[in-house]
Amino acid sequence: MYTPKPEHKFSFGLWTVGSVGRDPFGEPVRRALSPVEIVHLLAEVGAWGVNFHDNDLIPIDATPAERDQIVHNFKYALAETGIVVPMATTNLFSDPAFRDGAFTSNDPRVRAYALHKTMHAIDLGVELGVGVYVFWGGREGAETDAAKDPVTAIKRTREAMNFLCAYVIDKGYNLKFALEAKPNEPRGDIYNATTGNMLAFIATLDHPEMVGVNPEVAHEHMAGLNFTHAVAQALEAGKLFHIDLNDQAFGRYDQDFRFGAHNIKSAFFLVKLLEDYGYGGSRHFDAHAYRTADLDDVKAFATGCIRTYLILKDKAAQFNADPEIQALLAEITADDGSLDGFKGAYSPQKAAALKGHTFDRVALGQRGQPYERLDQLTVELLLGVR
Ligand code: GCO
Ligand code: MN
Ligand code: MN
Repeated sequence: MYTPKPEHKFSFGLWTVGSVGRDPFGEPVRRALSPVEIVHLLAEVGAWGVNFHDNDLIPIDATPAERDQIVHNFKYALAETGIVVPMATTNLFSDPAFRDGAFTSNDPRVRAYALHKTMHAIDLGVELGVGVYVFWGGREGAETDAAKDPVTAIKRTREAMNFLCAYVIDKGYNLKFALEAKPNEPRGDIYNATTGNMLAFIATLDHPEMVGVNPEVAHEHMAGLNFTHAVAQALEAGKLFHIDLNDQAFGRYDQDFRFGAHNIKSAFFLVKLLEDYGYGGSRHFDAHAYRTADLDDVKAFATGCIRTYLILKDKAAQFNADPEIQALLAEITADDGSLDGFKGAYSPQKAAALKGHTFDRVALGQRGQPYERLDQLTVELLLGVR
């Protein structure tokens, strides 16, 4: 019943199921799997796609001959399994060269190197068939505002994005960009800290139509925000090009938990939103198995992400078909049509009529709403007793 199918578009990054469990306090606990092994693992758990940073696939110091051999082997594994590559991205955060950021680095040589590296990584992604290219500026921030002018940082980011959009157009690639916000970690503060910031920034670019967002559950939760609302804003603006699903307790370190591991209810409203509005992109799990996991448990982790999504999708369909819930929603949004004349676009006549209308303010304030009943029904549905 909860079997993943290609049309669900479930994808994982090489860095997710491939995580060796290193953390700031501890060394790797699992063997590094090769990209080919990861593709087979993903096929085994029923995923549709695999995504990567350039250096998840090709080590940063690989020779051209090594690169070609790795790409050849990877393509063979993709052909064998039917796994596709919907998204790629650049690692602009691991190498010491990026210790002060990439596009926002204070060193012009680093900024130029970041563009150079990203163009090569875009070429690699396109060679493997990606349609979305993600930008996560993990190091694009600061610990002290004494060191970097935040206005300059925004201008540098814009210059880089404009350059790279023009590169994609020049090459004739069929590629969209998705910007991923995060408030902090690894930097003390990261610029364009939330999905809302990114949406405002995109509107200032030379080619805003090419650029959307890649919101991540954990990142908005780290900022104490409602993720479903962030995604809704992106969806409504036609800017939800990709999504990173995982989970995260508010106020904690960057946890990257299995999707639905922590906040079942917010995960439910998220899945309901994506399904109700027919989101057509990847459902990408950007999460890691617990550090305690062995390889079998890593597979359980990946299967768990997928199953939880599909269970919540089923729950959303139940919610939409539940007569009691739907009757409450109809009651809540009831409209007798008596004020239809005031709806829609502005006209001077409408404004004058609305200003002249007499409202029974006290009556408006006396109306209660059965949101307790509705929410309890939702909780019972999620708890499996409806
Ligand atoms: C993080 C980010 C990354 C990005 C990845 C792809 O918190 O580390 O979520 O996992 O999503 O670099 O851009
Ligand atoms: Mn993250
Ligand atoms: Mn992410």
